[in-house]
Amino acid sequence: MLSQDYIQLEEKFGAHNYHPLDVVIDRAEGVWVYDVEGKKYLDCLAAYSAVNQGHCHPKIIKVLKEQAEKVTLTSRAFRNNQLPLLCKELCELTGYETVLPMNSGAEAVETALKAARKWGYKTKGVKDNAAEIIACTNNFAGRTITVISFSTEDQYRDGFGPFTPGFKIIPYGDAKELEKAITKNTVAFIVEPVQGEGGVVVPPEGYLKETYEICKKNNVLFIADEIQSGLGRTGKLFAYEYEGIKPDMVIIGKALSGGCYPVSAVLSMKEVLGVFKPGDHGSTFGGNPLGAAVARESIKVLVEENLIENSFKLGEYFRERLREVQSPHVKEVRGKGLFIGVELKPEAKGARRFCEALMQKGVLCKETHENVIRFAPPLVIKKEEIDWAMERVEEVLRME
Ligand code: IF1
Repeated sequence: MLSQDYIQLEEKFGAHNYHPLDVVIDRAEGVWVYDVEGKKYLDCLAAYSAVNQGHCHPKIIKVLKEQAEKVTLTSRAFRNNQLPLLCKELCELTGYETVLPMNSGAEAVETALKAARKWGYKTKGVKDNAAEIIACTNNFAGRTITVISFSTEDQYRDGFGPFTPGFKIIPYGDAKELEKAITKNTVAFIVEPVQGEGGVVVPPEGYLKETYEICKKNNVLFIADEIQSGLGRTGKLFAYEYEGIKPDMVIIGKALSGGCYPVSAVLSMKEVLGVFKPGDHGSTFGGNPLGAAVARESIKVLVEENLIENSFKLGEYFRERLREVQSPHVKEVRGKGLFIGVELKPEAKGARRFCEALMQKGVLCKETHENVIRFAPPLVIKKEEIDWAMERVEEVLRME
């Protein structure tokens, strides 16, 4: 079967909730993916930062296979011998004390929101059902009804109401707005340290520190959604490290499994996740031994292969190269580490056509927010591979 045949099948039998680039991937290795005709592409999206360790990392795949042959799922009705080690290793790596494993990012976000509400009622003393959580404009945290209840993107909400109450929205990047929005019922502030879907938006320097301090002063939990920005993507283990803060809860997912299996988690000190008692919350697959084993190896690879440092260094290099391009279309090149956005001018007529042209040349990227091209390759990328991509990116950014 050829690419076109697969595309037709998907169009006919699949729901049309996506508009993917028409590349039908058959296999992948490291930063490279191959379509069904055997054409090779450099992956500059890395499955939205889920394959930070590179596609089909041999060590992660080895663990996946070995664990799959031993035991895959026990449910949390019983214990398994992988989850405890994952929890311990995550705590040692991050300095947190408690881990709550889930599967998708959205589930982990929901988990953090539930923990924050419960903490509000049981610890802070907020009146029943009065808890408020503050989120920012332009956020992205998943697709569940509660999560889209605080989205500011019309398309993500249209037709899906009624929504979960209890959220307040403030503009991203302005700490004073947080101070103004907090009431005695505020239990948490949830924020992406760098907004991904929002267009790789880096907030003004000092924003995270200031908002963190405002939270501390008002006994409000600071929740960092590091699902996309975390695990090395921005050149630090967590993007919040750039401002020397320690969020009350950190939400991780995506690269936690190196893209091999859905694994997410919430991290906190004992006090916050400690509000959950047996039966309060859970998931059939959350904490399963297959996912836990894969996650353990994925973090190990991230650290042992110095992928975080590589992201920092090559991110700088990639941005420098992008800034040198003489293009009539580029408005701004921004980002941290290998989390890079190239914002195009309004006259450029959208980023999609540039992504399509790049695909033709063998570089896979995805537009976000109409006019931003996102470059977020696997963190195993080498300088020569960025050079390979840049030859093509230059041509495309210079086109009419
Ligand atoms: C899609 C976007 C990226 C996330 C942050 C939570 C989640 C995500 C900061 C939820 C998920 C994904 C979802 C995926 C595409 C992708 C995406 F363009 F949609 F926004 F990465 F930029 N917090 N982001 O970025 O995690 O439940 O999906 O595991 O929905 O199409 P999830």
